[in-house]
Amino acid sequence: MTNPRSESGESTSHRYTPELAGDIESRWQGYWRENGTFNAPNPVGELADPADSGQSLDTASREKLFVQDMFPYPSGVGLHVGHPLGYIATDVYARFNRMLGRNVLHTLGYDAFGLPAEQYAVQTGTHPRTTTSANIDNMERQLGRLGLGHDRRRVVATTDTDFYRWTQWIFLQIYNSWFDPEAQKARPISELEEKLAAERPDWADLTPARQQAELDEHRLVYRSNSTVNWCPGLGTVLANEEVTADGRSERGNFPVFRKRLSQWMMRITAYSDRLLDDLEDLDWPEKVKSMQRNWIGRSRGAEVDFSSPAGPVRVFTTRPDTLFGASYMVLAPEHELVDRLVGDAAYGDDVDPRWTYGAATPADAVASYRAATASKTDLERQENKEKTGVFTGAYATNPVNGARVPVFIADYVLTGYGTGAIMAVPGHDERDHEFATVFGLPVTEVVSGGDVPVTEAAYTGDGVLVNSANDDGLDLNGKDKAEAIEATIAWLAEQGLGEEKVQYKLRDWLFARQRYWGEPFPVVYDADGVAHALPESMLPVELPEVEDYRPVSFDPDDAASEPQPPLAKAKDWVEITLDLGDGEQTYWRDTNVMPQWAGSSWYQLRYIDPTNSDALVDIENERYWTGPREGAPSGGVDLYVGGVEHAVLHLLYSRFWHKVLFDLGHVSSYEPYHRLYNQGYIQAYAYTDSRGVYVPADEVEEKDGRFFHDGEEVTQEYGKMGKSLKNAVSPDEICDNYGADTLRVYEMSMGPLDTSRPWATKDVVGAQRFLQRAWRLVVDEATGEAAVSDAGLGDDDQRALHRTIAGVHDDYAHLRDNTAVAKLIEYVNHLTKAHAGSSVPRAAVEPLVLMMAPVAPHIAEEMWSRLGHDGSLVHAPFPTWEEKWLVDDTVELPVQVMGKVRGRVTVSADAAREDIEAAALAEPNVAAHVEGKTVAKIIVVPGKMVNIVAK
Ligand code: ANZ
Repeated sequence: MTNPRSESGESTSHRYTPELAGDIESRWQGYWRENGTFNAPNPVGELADPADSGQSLDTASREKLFVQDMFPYPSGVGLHVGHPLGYIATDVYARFNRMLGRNVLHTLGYDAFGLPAEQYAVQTGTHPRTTTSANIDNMERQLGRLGLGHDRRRVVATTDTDFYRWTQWIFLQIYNSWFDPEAQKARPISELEEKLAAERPDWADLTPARQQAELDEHRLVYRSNSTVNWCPGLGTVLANEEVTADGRSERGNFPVFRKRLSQWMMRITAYSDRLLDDLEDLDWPEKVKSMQRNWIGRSRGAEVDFSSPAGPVRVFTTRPDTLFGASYMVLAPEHELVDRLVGDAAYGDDVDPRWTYGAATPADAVASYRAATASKTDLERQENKEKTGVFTGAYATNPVNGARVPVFIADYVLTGYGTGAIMAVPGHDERDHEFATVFGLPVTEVVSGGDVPVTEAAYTGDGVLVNSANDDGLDLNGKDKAEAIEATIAWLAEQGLGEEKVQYKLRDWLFARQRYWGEPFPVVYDADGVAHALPESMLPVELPEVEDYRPVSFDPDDAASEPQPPLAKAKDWVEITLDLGDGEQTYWRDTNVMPQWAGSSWYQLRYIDPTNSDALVDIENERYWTGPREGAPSGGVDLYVGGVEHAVLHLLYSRFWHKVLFDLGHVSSYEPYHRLYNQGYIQAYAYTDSRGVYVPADEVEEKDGRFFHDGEEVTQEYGKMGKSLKNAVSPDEICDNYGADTLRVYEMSMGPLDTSRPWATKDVVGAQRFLQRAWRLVVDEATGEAAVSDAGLGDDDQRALHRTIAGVHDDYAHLRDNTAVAKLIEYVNHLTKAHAGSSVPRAAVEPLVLMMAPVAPHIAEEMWSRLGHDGSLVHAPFPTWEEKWLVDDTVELPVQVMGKVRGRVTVSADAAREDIEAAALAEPNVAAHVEGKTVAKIIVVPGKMVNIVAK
């Protein structure tokens, strides 16, 4: 009798080889595409037709699930095997959930505007549209080979006119809104106009232009002449979030300078409290929540006025309790009062030479100091280094004790935070202490409790207040910090010298880039330079074709350069005649474009309703897919998977936009993403030769723990995968050599999804062998026909099967694909061994095929069809298990009668007490010893023993 699963030569023409895998994979991918297998029906609109996918939307009985990946930039270099890790994991999850009967929305779009695409286009000298669409095609091809089950009808690119029309529409919604602080929500600007008209007696007397200007000040989008991050090397301004800790551009690594420019800003700060408080409702990693909390940076404290020759100087402090210890003041070098404080006089003879910056007059000192610090970023200014500063020549008065305190400027005080001025308390603040040490300023203790005198080190801990009383009714001595803060604030308020204040680190969002490859603003300017938002009917404002789309960039170190948007060169486009209600007039378009973050701030809503031409999303569809529900009061996407690097950029911007859309009634959810999951990274070894030059990692050989390339020993390092490190492995290569299912199984089995793991091409074969073994269980390699028996399952098979089902189900449900694969491998090994030399029962392999389907979908489809099933298994029910097979085998218990072992019984591990007692009494030898006696008590020690007390 021949073994149907023989591995011997001639009878194996139907072996699961890479060629066969490739053939199976392209066939099934074609089938899925033709049949719209992954099309998920909507409740209403164009995508509501069940005929599309053969799947009906039975809202009453069918649960929905929206699974989303952070969508990619279509970059020019193509993918390496690290990129699809998250996409495969979400695909497994989505496929598993389809098999549980859920209506699953899963698709993938492209974040195709922005600097990377444009930089690449500039480098290669082609139009960004051309390169972007070629890059998208290449990525679609690469991702398509992986068999990701995406609803193709919902694929969008942020560069599609149909898409960015709605990005512009959202901009208009935000522009035409104001934030009502009482209601804590955005409202249409027309309602503010009504409110002002009703409440302000002078409103009607204002000119329309004046009224407009006042309304403009309240819009959620506004123009501000503020200090921004100007990057001459990129030729654009950047958001704070796009500047690295060492003051360079995240893209391109160019120096970034602070510069005052008139720019579009989004009033994200209005939402600070809601952005903070609503984090509580989200199922996000604690780490990401805390990064957002720190970025928003809410601190409670007080604003306090110090009097000065130039009028009151207002400071922000989180420690009003330490006011009696304020021995000097510091203003940011850019503070508007500095020039008035400085005056024309020279430094007096009594001024400490350390205070003068080597200048004769405060005016000179301030000018040189400003020049020296102008090019520093906020982060550089906050670095831990020797404190610098300049005395302004002026003194202010401490409001609680009348002390005359010198006023300095120093770069450690930032212009954009608080009031840009501080009271310095060197006894209890480390930075102030350092400064006081350098400048020889007095240090007073006002909080007791330090181990060393405050003259030696600032004491920043809690303690009881000392040296803190005045004759005007403020006595903090003996109070603790919290009491002292309250008392000081109450006293300041009573005296009109200050008030409680909540301060945020979050800044408004700089929302304009001087680049070409982005969404144009739906805004025009009239001859007086007044901005007018275009009406909805004029959308989209299409990006014009220009000859020269290159940004005007400058010498990266030229801080004095001025932005020159490339769109300004499209003269025919810029100048336009329109009727905006006052008859035809000439207007000029805004020549900035939106930042890359615009499209990604709302794309999940377009996935829901990609073809809707009346609304960005029909709220009925939105409510179905992302509306509030049990356990998720905020609503939002069920599962969003991506890298932790987006913790504060994308995820803060999209939360903000979503909240505005919620306030204005366009969506039913108040958060975009209910559950967030950060996947780890696939990393790789890289090798450098003796010159430190990278050598191709796939040509390196290992001998006894040392590494050689071309006979020369090389050094191994571990980290990122990338072209420049010569260690990138492309998914195409793995698909060619092993098949996509092998790649999927390998990536999912490398370790827990949220950790980083090293790629090892040599280990990929392990995943392939597993698939080959599974294939042999089902298919006769000589004939290609299914070779299974109709025999029933024995207890061993039953136990193995049901445990595998229960375990794999739980693993898939919790994104533990690595342990799911391990259990599948174990089950395949069990069947291979238990049925060596004969066919495996159909009842044992059919559930295996179904369980394999989420992670290895193509081979599973093929085995399913060879087993005689019609169509696809994508919507076949996931196997279920019976609890009785999960109980741990049986245990053997010694049975004592009056302390002596008289026999042993075998019972199931979770047997009930009565059953164990009955089994013990029935054991023949035990029965003999108990006979004629009265059983007083039976003691059962579960899993251990039974003791019978009988007299
Ligand atoms: C006096 C004081 C005493 C302070 C003390 C701290 C400790 P957070 O928590 O980050 O909000 N500060 C205020 N505005 C600043 C600015 N523009 N640039 C640099 N520093 C500034 O920090 C608030 C504290 O940072 C404020 O409280 C102020 O120093 C300083 F024992 O005031 B404090």
